[in-house]
Amino acid sequence: MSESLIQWIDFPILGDERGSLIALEADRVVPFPIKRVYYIFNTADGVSRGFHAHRDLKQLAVCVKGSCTMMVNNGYSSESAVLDTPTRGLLIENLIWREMHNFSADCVLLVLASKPYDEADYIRNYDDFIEETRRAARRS
Ligand code: T46
Repeated sequence: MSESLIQWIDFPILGDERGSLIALEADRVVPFPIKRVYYIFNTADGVSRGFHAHRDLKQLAVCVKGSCTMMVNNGYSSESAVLDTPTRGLLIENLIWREMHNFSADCVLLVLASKPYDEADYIRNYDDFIEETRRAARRS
């Protein structure tokens, strides 16, 4: 479990004298087929979000404006990363508990997901999450 939990993907910047452009293509820059896109914005002051894990979902989170902090936890350790640039994304794999904190007022957090929305895929209870990580470790 020594690998970093923070997995950044740096995006190629297609820029010219007019400014910058980033293209996020499935299976190229984004390492999964994109089935859903959502974004979080207008987050009220002091609000934190997340507090869950997914059983079978890969996501790439990109702060296209402003900033926020993402805490990721694999059931054994946790790490935090500040998302504050549209030029790279944080890859979040299966069975990772995530919490989002410190949203700036102007934060727009774009998330690309590998599957359609499915509430049954969420683990919203932390003890259940820990139990599922231990079960997964026994299987592997
Ligand atoms: C995640 C973090 C980074 C939908 O109906 N469709 C959707 O695609 C999503 C993402 C949410 N919803 C509904 C479910 C809830 O009634 O929107 C409401 C808010 O969702 P939630 O409380 O899960 O939002 P966050 O910010 O805590 O978590 C979200 C994603 O749900 C989650 O997958 O990894 O952002």
